Amino acid sequence: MINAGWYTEMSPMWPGQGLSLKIKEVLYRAKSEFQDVCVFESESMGTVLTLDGVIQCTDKDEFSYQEMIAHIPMCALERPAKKVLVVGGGDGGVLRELARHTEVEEIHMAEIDKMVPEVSKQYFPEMAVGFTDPRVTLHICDGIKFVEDSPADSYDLIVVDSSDPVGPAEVLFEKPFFEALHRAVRPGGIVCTQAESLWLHLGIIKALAGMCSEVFVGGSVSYASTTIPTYPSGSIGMLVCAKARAADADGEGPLDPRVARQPEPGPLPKLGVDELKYYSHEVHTAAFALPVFAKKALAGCLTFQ
Ligand code: SPD
Repeated sequence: MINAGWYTEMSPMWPGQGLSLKIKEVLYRAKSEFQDVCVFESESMGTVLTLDGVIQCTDKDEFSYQEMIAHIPMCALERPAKKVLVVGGGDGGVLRELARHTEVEEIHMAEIDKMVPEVSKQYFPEMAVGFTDPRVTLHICDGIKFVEDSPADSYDLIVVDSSDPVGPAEVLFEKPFFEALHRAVRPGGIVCTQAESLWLHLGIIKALAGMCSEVFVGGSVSYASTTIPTYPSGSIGMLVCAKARAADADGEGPLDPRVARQPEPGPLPKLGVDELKYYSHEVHTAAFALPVFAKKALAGCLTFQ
């Protein structure tokens, strides 16, 4: 909601509260085929992108989410990822982070709303730089159909960088989509999906983790979180789901994503992208530590916690 020079983020997903930012200038506002897309310059957080009135990223803190949802699963893999898919994430920030991994050969993005990458290229050049990496292919399409049509076992990693489960992204939190993701990722590969806040959404996280455990049989399901001042409650998490390894590969048990196995990624000099600002191997492991109330509530839903 925009009122008297202030933006306030209101949603039934966080009833009775709403972060407010003072607006310097509204730079862009339009209705796409799917949602309301707005970009404004704020007094305190730089340029802000909202979709259907909900903050997706701001200049000042976007890195804490984009780095964590990309590097936690990438670094947890037992061998470096070569082929990666991002569902959603049309601002390009997650692409920028994945591109830091030099052994990646192909990065596909399935984004439903073409207005989001267009707007990001115009107003968020530091995030949209991800689109200029030659390994990236952008597919403007229904992400669910794209995953369903992908050959089985074809990706090392799939990142689902969705908005909240109201509106166009709701289907990205449902079981048929997770079954399709499970099919499309290779044995021992990872699906990492935006999984909301421990402070506000324990019920959603519990249901999502329970459903993922039914789908990723023989694999593992874990929750990691990051801090981010402009998301509701200042925190957001991700479910890290590892697909069981091929039966003949080993008898070691499921992949434990709390262990960082790949090197910390560095800058991308060719794209003018600096060093990491949030992720490190130390932060990686710490992100999986749950506060006591969450550990109790999620007991039995997660493989590693
Ligand atoms: N409550 C907002 C959650 C938004 C998560 N997706 C953000 C997209 C950034 N690439």
